[in-house]
Amino acid sequence: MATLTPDGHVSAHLDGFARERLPLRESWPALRFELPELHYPPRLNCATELLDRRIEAGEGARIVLRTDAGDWSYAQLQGTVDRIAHVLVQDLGVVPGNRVLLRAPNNPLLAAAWLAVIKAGAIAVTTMPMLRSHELQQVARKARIEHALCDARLAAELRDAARATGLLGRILTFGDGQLEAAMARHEAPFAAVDTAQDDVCLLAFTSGTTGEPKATMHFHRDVLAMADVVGRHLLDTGPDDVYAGSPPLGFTFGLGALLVFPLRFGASAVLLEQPTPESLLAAVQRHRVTCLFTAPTMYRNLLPLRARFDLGSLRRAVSAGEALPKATSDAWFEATGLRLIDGIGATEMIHIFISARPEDVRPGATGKPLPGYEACVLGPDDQPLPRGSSGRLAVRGPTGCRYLDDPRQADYVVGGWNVTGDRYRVDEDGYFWFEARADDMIVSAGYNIAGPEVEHALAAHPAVREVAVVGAPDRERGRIVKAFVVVSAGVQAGPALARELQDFVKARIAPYKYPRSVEFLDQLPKTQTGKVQRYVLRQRVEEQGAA
Ligand code: 3UK
Repeated sequence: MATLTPDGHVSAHLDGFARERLPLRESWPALRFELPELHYPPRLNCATELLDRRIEAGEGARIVLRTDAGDWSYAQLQGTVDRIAHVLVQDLGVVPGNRVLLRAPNNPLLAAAWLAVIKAGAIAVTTMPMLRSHELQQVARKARIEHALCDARLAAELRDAARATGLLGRILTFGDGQLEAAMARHEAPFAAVDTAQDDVCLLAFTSGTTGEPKATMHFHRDVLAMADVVGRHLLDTGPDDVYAGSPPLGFTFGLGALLVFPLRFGASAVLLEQPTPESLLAAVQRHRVTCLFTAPTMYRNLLPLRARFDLGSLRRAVSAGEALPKATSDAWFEATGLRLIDGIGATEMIHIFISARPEDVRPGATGKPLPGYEACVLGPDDQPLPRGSSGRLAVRGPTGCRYLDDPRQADYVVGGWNVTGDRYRVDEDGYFWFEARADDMIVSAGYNIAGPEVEHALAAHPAVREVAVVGAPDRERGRIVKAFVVVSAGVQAGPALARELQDFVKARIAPYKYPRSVEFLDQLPKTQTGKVQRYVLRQRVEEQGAA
């Protein structure tokens, strides 16, 4: 008997693990598909739509992936994908609905493996290269994973996770000739598995800061929706675009920007195994990159180096993952003439949902909901507040939160809205202004202070390279604002600079918000996706005790 997907289509999954662990329909967010381009057919395999359609359209000879070691054409990528798919099915015994863990830095074989897993009707679980055995164990247990394709250079931690969990019984490595030899024994083509548009094809783990990791589940149609909203409406991706950036393909920001959007529109992507400020700028120059994708801190770190490179090909630059300080946006504009596109996205939503096209940007604001999405801020009673208010950011659209078997679904989805955990203000013109993560609000002597506001004020000082602000315990005020600062190259840290920074803040924002304590660090603790781990700093100040 046929098993049905949530929308009543026949599921292609023989292994129902993911489908059976979807949240109940009533705990899903409301979904909206107003845009005609989001009306997908019931049978849909997104790997076919992204790759095979391009070759059918006669674009096989065009370049799709660029690396310093050489370029890949669409036809070459398709041949590789089809061989890997045969290896998965015939050698590793993968059946539709199985989860396949992928582990590699951003490179063409990782991209091909991702497409192959999905073409075979299985579920891709791409992990960040920096994950260690402990974190891989959590992923393997949560998603109950038996199969993996892994870059040979990163295999040791994965094998350790396999030993510790008794899972991951079938690991094939690449780069050392294992997968390559298996591929050579198979012939393209591979006939894509006939999946439903709402079969799960992607499990994306959130870069959550604490607690048990959450796995978000996305369908074939969700992968295409991010391209058809962000790739099309925000970025106007076209065949001559060359996309590059730092986010890993295991982070949906990178997956969209560096694989899904380029493929959807016949463009190409530069894949960098080790993105540093130098290697990113060198890639822009060498590959004539048209759009850059990275996090705010990286944009800040690119600025001092930019004069050494020819960035004339850049048409756009997108910042996401963390709030973009106005100071960084302005400095980038002065240096390059390009207005950074800030966009808030979330793993739960798969990609960006509030942003602005360059001509509509208001520096300091994130922007407005993208076509297909609708957003508001909620008050304490969970009701939408009028424009001009601040509250908890809530959004709904064609994509949304579906955690794998997780009670925290009820925290993220409230009254049909996805509630991201961010405090935002929406102005009279409908622009959304980031205030803080809900847990980054500091209550000091009865005042509510948004940590990021203080960070952005400090970030405007030339001596500050990076900064994070948290509330530190204080006998008198309950909490005080404490700034952790990494200084710019050649700057002397010390009490004199601390005082100068405090005065600088007092002159720019309401003086009660100034950091009463300033501590200098060599670097800030960060997640793999480049977000500052304020909770680590909070633990540190708790351990230091009340002043
Ligand atoms: C924060 C931002 C202010 C915000 C992501 C683009 O970051 C992504 O997903 P995550 O699940 O984190 C989501 C949270 O990160 N955030 C992201 N962008 C911004 N805050 N301004 C921004 N521009 O707290 C949000 O709730 O790691 C970003 C595309 C795909 C993604 N997954």
